[in-house]
Amino acid sequence: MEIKTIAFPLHSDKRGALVAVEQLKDIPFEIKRIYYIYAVQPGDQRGFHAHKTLDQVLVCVNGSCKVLLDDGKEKRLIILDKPYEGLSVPRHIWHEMYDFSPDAVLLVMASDLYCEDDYLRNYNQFLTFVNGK
Ligand code: T46
Repeated sequence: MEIKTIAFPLHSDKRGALVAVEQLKDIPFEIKRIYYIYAVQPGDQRGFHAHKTLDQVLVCVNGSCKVLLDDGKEKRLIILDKPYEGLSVPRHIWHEMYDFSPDAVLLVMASDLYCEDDYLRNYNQFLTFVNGK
């Protein structure tokens, strides 16, 4: 499985750092929704699903977390700990997020609005879905 990370333009000077992200340039889709996850308690895990049509880019803008990606054949573990690096999580990839540092803020840019019907929340259902593609 190919892992795609995206290096966002970083503008650093003596005042600090600024990261700019533009849709269809740095992000390979039009951004219809942004959400962020924080205050994850030690040991808590999130995700454990795939999406049928949603594409997303994850960036840990503060702190760190681990993301496990699974295409049904292969699993890859990625550590997100750079506010200027995005991780592409396209549709049909099972993902699990864990080991959040106490200060972690995980920002997600998504290609569509929230829709519960787009989730594959059962792993066997996910395998059937990707193997039947
Ligand atoms: C994903 C990973 C990376 C909404 O009402 N609107 C939203 O836009 C989202 C994302 C969630 N919700 C509600 C649905 C649940 O009642 O927020 C609650 C928590 O969502 P969930 O348990 O799906 O959160 P995670 O962290 O397991 O997964 C989230 C996204 O839902 C998911 O699309 O890919 O982050």
